[in-house]
Amino acid sequence: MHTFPEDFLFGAATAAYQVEGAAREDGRGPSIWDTFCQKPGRIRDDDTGDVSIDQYHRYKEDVQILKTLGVQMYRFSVSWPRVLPEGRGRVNQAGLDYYDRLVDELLANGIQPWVTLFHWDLPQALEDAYGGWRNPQISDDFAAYAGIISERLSDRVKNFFTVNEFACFIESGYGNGGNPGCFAPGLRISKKELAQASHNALLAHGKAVLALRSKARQPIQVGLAENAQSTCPIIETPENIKAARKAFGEINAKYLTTIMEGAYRPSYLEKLGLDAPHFTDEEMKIIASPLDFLGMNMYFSYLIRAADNKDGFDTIPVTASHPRFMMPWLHLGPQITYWAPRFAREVWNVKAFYITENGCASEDVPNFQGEILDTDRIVYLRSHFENAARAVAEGWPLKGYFIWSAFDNFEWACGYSRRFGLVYVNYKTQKRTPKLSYRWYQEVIRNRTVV
Ligand code: GBH
Repeated sequence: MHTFPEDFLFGAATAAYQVEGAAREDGRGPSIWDTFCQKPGRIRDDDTGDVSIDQYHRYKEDVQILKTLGVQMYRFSVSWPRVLPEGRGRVNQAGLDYYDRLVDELLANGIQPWVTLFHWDLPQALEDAYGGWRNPQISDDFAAYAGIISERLSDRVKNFFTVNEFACFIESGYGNGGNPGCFAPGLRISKKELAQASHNALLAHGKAVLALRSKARQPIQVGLAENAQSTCPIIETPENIKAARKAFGEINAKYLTTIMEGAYRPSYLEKLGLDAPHFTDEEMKIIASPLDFLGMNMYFSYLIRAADNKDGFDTIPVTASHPRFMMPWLHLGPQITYWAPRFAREVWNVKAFYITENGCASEDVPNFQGEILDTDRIVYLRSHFENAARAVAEGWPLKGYFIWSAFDNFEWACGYSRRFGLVYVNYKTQKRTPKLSYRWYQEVIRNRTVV
């Protein structure tokens, strides 16, 4: 029934600031997340990523855990300030050496490295020098960094993501300051400045696509990992499907749609009015640089029904009693794993689609034998995999899946209070213990079927 073909790839994901630790070692410069975590009250329990799960030192053990799990891909991110402590200019060889070691260790164990260039840990030096993403200069600095990584790793790494989730480092970082759960650098700039920052980030993505390719030592595949809003027909009728397809393009107008279509949608620009960003045709061309694949992080759904209004659709809010997974936004809506690859193909003719993150936070309390029997995570994952299998069976372009996350880790504003891993980490001893969901995923991969 729910099977996966031989060429479907199973993976797991993490991000540098969330797992590496070693925040002040071997010449790494500070990132805006280091600075942010030092400010009292910003992160739950004032946790920081200083040590986290110490993957910087424990990567060999972690690669063995991944190998035993059976994944074919490991998605990790490079820490920009580990490679360029000032964000630009001087390269820190010791930082690059770490990623060499990690890549070599993965390959020696039969796991493909999939590298994200930016998962939110902007060098503090660039925030100080010119306001980080608020300044158009960022796009050139990001492209230079992308070139350095490509030159160094692309002899062995074939797959790259430019950025992870625009909205999280633009809107949640610069637009949400003062709210609980806001992200680094924790500012609240004007709507106009925010729209320009988004544009700078889109341009940085486009320039990085070009830089990755131009410095590559072999043909590489380039994409991004975007938390585009996944829309889903509330009831699978032709009218609702049509409405959800339309909503998919419209709701994501700001970032993904712009990249895929090479233009801001008129509806988006109209909504912004005088706050619309300044841009040129040349920039839009760079932003729309063709991608080899589309990656989407997906956790929950936008439930859509057809409506007789000017948009042609309504978004239905979930009820207060809708099942959730320990994050206020993380409600159950597994059908997106089917609809997102389908809509990506139908709307933008995407040929290769990857689920770059999917997973949930669970209570994860070890029982008295030390086991973590995370039944709810298995329910969550199983329901997503059933839908993934449906997408593949119907021929939509879903090529692979990365679970978020391989290991418990630093969950941003929630610190260590929320666990997303298949592997439990005791933060005092650094002991790793596979949860029941790890065993479950292992069986799925081994059998290429939902178990
Ligand atoms: C991912 O982002 C991240 O890439 C990853 O680093 C992180 O650990 C993981 O999720 C788990 O959180 O309050 O309705 O405005 C997805 C996280 C999802 C961030 C929803 C902000 C806010 C939705 N995002 N979101 S809402």
